[in-house]
Amino acid sequence: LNKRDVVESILTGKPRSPGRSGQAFAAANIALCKYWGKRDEELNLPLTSSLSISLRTHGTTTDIEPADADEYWMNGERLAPASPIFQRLKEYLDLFATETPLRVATQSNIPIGAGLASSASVFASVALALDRLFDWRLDRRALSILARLGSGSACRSIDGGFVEWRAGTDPDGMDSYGAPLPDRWPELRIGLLLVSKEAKSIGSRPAMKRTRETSVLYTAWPDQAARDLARLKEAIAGRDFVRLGETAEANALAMHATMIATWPPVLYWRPESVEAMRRVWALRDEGKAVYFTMDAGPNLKLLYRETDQAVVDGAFPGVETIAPFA
Ligand code: 2P0
Repeated sequence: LNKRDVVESILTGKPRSPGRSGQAFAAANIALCKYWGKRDEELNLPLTSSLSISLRTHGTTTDIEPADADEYWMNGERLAPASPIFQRLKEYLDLFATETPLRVATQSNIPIGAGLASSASVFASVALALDRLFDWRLDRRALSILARLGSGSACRSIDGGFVEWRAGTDPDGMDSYGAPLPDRWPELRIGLLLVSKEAKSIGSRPAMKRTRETSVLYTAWPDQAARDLARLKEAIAGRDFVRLGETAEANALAMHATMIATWPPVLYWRPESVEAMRRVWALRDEGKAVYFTMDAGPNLKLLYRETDQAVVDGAFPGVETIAPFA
């Protein structure tokens, strides 16, 4: 099955002419157990399941309306048709085979360069806005699958809170989608720590492909991901913060280890990243339960509880705090 077939099967019997406009917001998400490596590059099907937490207030709002010609805007700037983002959005929107050209405007409130996979909230909000524009009234699972076709991690941004992306086994990916966990954990905090604004050297899409193809350490990844996912779910169910933090930090470091063992190597860390990691470890030596996770970039996301806000603010001036369950 290709992307177009998946979309057609989901939209069977659904309205195909647009209303006047569709608008939706989707929050970005941070993986505690990472998605790194695909079993199908066309459909963005992962080799392993992953688990994320929503950034609730930080994400992307998308407005879509019929227009005379395709026109895409991002954060108030009109995209040039030759630009890679324009092409990627067009390829995605063309999957829906609408006769009508569309004006699509996305507005993200994620700090620029924070290394937050903004593609997740962009494609999730586009899928949600299309659903409203065409009045498809799809269920969360179908919306998650549609978002995944734009960017894998976008399937975890249809819902808020903790979301588990089940890898699934179907070749067509109809069992590979983000499913929310019922748990709420109001004390939990995420700190966005910008250590470097330098553009990353390689995008996550080619980086995960190269890792899968050349990293000898990647052979150990599926087992680690399965073990960490189970531990995280136990930690969430039992509100065991130390177990959550330890597992998330170890999972992120193991993912980065697979990249470092890739050839040519993939290293997203800057000297400032390592310095910040050491500061987190120093806090732990003082008995503070502060942990970090990192994605395909140099910045850290701190994980801690509300009671340690002053500790985090003291050690990391300028950290931006998010309460995922406020
Ligand atoms: C994650 N990342 O689980 C992992 C951890 C980056 C590091 O998902 O090719 O933009 O669109 O499926 O989702 C970033 O990869 O990749 C990502 P595609 P995506 O959050």
